[in-house]
Amino acid sequence: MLDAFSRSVVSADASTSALSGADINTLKGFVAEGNRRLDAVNAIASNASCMVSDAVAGMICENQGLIQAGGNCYPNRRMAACLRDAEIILRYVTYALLAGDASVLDDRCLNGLKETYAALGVPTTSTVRAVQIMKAQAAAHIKDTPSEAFAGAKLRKMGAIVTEDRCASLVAEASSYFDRVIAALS
Ligand code: PEB
Ligand code: PEB
Repeated sequence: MLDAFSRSVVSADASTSALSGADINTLKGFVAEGNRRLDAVNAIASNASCMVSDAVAGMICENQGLIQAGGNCYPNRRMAACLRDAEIILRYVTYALLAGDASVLDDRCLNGLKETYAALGVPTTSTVRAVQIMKAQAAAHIKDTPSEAFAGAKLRKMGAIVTEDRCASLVAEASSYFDRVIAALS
């Protein structure tokens, strides 16, 4: 498992070169912007149970066969496994976002997941849909702009210090980790 720092070292080592000025500058930026990264991770982690249940509910709303006999969220045991899996995936995305590197997500969550799902008959398109909803939710929570239209009484704003760009680079980075999940399952 790597993070932004160990990744720079491994990359430099692979080309038997010293860390470059550009590498150091990138890491300087990582440190300088560390607090907003922690806020982004916290925005996701502290809303995780709401996000997961909403994403799985949304997936099921759009495909109610999932909770009928023969569907992969039927009976309750499978529904529970599905909620658990969505939470596991979201948790590994938060680890990657904290580390600034996808390796923990790749190695400990996505490695072999597609094969596992194929063996269990877990439908990929539905899983991907739940992940897409979590991607939209995570963007809204990092920007601290979750809407009442989607959350109703459960709306939760973090009251974060709003930067001019609303942490666009962290939204993009988090989105890339969700895209990685989608790519690994597709
Ligand atoms: C991966 N998921 C399931 C299993 C495993 C995983 C290993 C089999 C063992 C078990 O049931 O616990 N476990 C999971 C994971 C890690 C891990 C990501 C990473 C570290 O250790 N069914 C649906 C939805 C989807 C779903 C589309 C989004 O219809 C999930 C949720 N996963 C689902 C279901 C099962 C399962 C197991 C329903 C149970 C399948 C079955 O037993 O028939
Ligand atoms: C499921 N939720 C969101 C989306 C969908 C659902 C389809 C849009 C995803 C996208 O853009 O691709 N929709 C929902 C559902 C049905 C449906 C269950 C069933 C009929 O049609 N916001 C908070 C809470 C947390 C939350 C803490 C409620 O403040 C969730 C749990 N859901 C949330 C967020 C978004 C969302 C989308 C933040 C992002 C969009 C937004 O807030 O504007």
